[in-house]
Amino acid sequence: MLLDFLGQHDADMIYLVGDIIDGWQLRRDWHWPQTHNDVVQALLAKAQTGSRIIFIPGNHDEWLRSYFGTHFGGIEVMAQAQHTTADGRRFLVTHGDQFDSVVVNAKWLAHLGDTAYVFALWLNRWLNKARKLWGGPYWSLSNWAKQQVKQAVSFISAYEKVLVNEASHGGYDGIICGHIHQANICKIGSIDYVNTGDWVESCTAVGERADGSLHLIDWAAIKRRQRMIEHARSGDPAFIKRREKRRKKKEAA
Ligand SMILES: [Mn+2]
Repeated sequence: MLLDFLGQHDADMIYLVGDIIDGWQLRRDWHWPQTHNDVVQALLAKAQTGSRIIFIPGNHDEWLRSYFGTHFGGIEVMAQAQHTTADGRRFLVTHGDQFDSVVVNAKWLAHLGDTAYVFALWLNRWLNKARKLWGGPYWSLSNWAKQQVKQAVSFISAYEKVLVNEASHGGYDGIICGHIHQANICKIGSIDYVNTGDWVESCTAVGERADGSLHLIDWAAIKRRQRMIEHARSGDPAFIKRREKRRKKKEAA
C-alpha cells in the first residue's frame, strides 16, 4: 500500500515520522521481503529527483537515533524538525514517543506490553477451549475489550493534549507526530494537532496543499473507492450481483 501511495504522490518535502523500520519485530523474527526494498528504493529515487526527505526515527527504529545529522543516500536523519507551511504556520515535527510515559519511564514495560498482548491472545484461545471442555463460567472477552477501548480513548486524548502543550510551550502553531497509530487533524485550543497515523492498519498520510492547508489522506479508503468504480465500469457480473444484494438489504432495512 505504501509503495502504491509513493508511486502516485510527490512532494518537495517528505517527512518520515518514525517507526518506519520495526526493529523490535526484526530482532524477534527477521522478515524483509522484496517489497520492503522497493519502498526504500522508491524513497531514494525521490531524494535523487529533488525531494528533501527527513527521517525522524521513532522508538521502534531507535538504533537510527545514533545517526542524527547524517544522511543515507540523501535521506536526512534528524531528532525532530520544524516545518513551516505555505500559509506560514510553524509546526514541530516529532515521532512522539518521548511523551508516552510508559515508553519513556520503562522500556522493558513497553516490550513486555507487546509480548503480553500476543500472550493474551494465545491465552484467550486456550481459555475458551478449556471453558468449552469443562463448561466453566462465561467470561466475556468483548466486555473486557470494551474496557480496554475506553482506556485507549482516554489515553489518546491525554496524549494529544500533552503534545499540543509541548507545541504551545515551544511557541509553535502546531505539532505533527505519529506513534499512537491514530490519524487525526484537529485544533486543540489554538494549536493544530496533526497525527499522520500509520501504514500497518489504517494506511494514512498527511499532505500539504499549495495553499498550506493540511489534509488527511486515507489511502485504504481511496483504493477501496477506486476498486468499486473500476468494478462498476468493467461490468463484472460478480460485483453487480454483490451490489444488487447490498441494495436489496438496504431496501429491506
Ligand atoms: Mn512509536
